[in-house]
Amino acid sequence: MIVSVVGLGYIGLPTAAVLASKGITVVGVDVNQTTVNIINQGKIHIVEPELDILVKNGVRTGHLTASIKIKKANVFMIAVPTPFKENHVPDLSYIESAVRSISSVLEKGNLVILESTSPVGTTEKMMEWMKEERPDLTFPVFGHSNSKHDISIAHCPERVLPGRVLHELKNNNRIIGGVTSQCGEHARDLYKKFVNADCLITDCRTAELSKLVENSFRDVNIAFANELSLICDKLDVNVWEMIKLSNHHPRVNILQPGPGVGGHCIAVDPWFIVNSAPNEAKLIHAARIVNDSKPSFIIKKIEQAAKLVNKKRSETKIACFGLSFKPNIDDLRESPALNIAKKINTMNFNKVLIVEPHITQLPDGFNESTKLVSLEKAIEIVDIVVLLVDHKQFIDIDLNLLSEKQIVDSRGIWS
Ligand code: SAJ
Repeated sequence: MIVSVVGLGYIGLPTAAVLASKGITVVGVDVNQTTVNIINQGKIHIVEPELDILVKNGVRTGHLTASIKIKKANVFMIAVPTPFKENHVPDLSYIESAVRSISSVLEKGNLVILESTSPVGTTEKMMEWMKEERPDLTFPVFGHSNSKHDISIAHCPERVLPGRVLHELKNNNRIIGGVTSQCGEHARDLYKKFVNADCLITDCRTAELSKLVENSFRDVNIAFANELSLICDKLDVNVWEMIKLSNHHPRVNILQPGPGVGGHCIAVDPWFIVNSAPNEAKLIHAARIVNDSKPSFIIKKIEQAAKLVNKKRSETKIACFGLSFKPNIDDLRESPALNIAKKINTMNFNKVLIVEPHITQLPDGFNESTKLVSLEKAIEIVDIVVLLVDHKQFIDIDLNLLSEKQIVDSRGIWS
């Protein structure tokens, strides 16, 4: 059996490597030639614990290869990005282009799986694109379990947490949404080869929505915590202490406030629901707005801290601790910390220093005078410390070293 994984990013590459580790022949396909070259050398282009070893082994044993060209296979797994366009409208162009290119090599008996997080209806849309390209093949009919078809189609949304991807790929329960139940069973046969957990079959629309709902659930809960942080600020209550105490109730489990919600999933997926049911998804929409407003609240706190420093703004030095979207990773995508740091960069401080132990170079968008420095160096010279990410290194700091400084602690690790 040959499995073709289309899109070798944060989900596609680990999935390809895990399949290869089970002795399956995997051809990874990506539009980026550099990515393909790196993988074919047995190396990786993203940071994820233990992935390097798995990819190296897969390439060494010949089970894993990468290519920019789609080749014939038994199974095609699509793991390409689904961002949104202006006005939060989902952008399905990466899926469409992957599907149209797969269509040229499709053969009777093939299984096509969409792993990318997608708005409800995308799996059926994908089938329509394949039908347009391949009128010679037959396709399943949604809701008709016994319809005869040449190609099986399913949506199996990825649900892994960055930083724990390899563990969760193998151990999380999977939702398998077939266009028909036969398609679901066909897809389950594949997942059973590497998943040591339940593979739950449903229809593709339910699978699409369940993935969006999982991330919206988290977004709404984080928004609740973030809203509490605004209320507590107004009422002069320590939000972290209050949440800790409330969580002693046996049925209360409040999440943690922060500088906003980042990453490529939780800040994006709820919009797919809002976009398809705008009048109904009121709470989900409100949560997005609360979470997106949190960076400007932190900026307001920085303005207040700057007023408490006994120097002019043009003489004040400030450090941002952390740029990534969550602790102990290097991923800067949709990071509120990064956006806040860039805003600070325009606030006419004498010097802006960035401490981010997980990167070696600042991303674009900073002034030349803004420097990436060590924790020790920043602590030595700055007047204000803005804690944006709760990296382990920052939790372990000796707080006496910060006693003379103004602190804006957006994660509550020192509060
Ligand atoms: N955050 C808070 N407070 C909290 C928890 C998180 O502010 O109490 C923030 C984080 O700092 C971060 C953001 O939320 O900026 C998202 O982080 P996360 O750890 O909640 O989630 P992701 O984006 O890394 O991964 C999520 C996961 N979804 C759920 O937990 C429901 C993962 O299982 C999904 O596979 C992934 O999205 C995805 O790819 O969709």
